[in-house]
Amino acid sequence: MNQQNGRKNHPYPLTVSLNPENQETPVHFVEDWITPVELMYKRNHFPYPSAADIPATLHLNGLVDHPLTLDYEDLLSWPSKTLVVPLECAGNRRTSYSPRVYGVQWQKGAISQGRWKGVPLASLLKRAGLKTTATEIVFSAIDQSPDGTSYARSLPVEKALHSDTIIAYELNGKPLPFKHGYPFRLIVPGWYAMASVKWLSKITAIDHPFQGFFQTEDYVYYPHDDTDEGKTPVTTMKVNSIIQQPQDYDVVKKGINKIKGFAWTGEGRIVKVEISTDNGRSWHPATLHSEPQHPYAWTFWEFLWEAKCEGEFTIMSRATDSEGRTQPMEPVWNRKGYGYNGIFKVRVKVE
Ligand SMILES: Nc1nc2c(c(=O)[nH]1)N[C@H]1C(S)=C(S)[C@@H](COP(=O)(O)O)O[C@H]1N2
Ligand SMILES: [Mo]
Repeated sequence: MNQQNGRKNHPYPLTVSLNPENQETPVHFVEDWITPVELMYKRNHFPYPSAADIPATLHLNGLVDHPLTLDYEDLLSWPSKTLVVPLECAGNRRTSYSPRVYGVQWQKGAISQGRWKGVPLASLLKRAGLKTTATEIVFSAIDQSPDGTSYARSLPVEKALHSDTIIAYELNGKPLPFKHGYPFRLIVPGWYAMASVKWLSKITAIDHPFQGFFQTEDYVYYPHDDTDEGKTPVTTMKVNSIIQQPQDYDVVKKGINKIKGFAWTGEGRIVKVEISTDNGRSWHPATLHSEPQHPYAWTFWEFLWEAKCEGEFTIMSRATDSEGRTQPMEPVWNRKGYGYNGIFKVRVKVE
């Protein structure tokens, strides 16, 4: 990554749609704990807000004793916390579902990992005097559709008060970039990234279930095509992994080949990644590299494979987390195509 400039084939994000701008991280190039900002995936429901609309202040109101209004400088004066957190779009790997589903056609790159610095939301809620009757906290942003629907999501009070749920104002050591939510962005470790609201302008404590579109219609698992029966909200990230090397349809040499990638989960940590090179008949543990000081960060893994004969092979990776969750061969289909975490596969030819 460091020699990126000056290289002929330097990585760049893959554009999935232009307006709103949706781009994938070139995940096979990600070798660091921190994804450089220029390679981070971007997911927007609406056109970017105009500069004039960028919120100058953040309001905290609703079921609190003392509503707060803070500007960027104010926030900098609060005790902060820095966390390495992956953001994964709930629609990541959606193109792997069969039958195919509507929505942004994400392949494997709607994930990136940043070093986020900000103020625990719990500190703000404490200062404001959150009332005990509050059950949810609503986060409203300024970006909106032409008909005036703006992006808003809620969290249950317990998750809002988690000490690692932060109002971020820096990413990778610099002020939050505009496209990632400047000046204020919620970061909710462990949850799919729809929860991490960008361009935050208002935080409101309420005592009933929030009914916004992105809460009750979108970001819901619908198990059936034709009815809404059995629907459940999208919340924590499922255990997942990708193979970065080799890539699909690569030609590799007979002998020892390094297989590598990373694995992540929204609950607990990654405890095992297994590799199969014989279509899932036998599985072998990969070596894991995690950073204990960054409990939310993904785990890099690698495995040395001795390719003994020529031919075509399918390589698979399967991660397991400390909650005992393992990637399935085929995840349960859902109408909007969220949470795809099937065992990752690449096909290679050995020559
Ligand atoms: N205000 C606002 N916040 C938002 C969104 C949005 O469209 N508007 N998209 C959400 C979704 S679905 C994802 S996956 C992440 C993407 O964050 P990124 O663009 O910084 O990678 O932001 C979340 N926060
Ligand atoms: Mo998303």
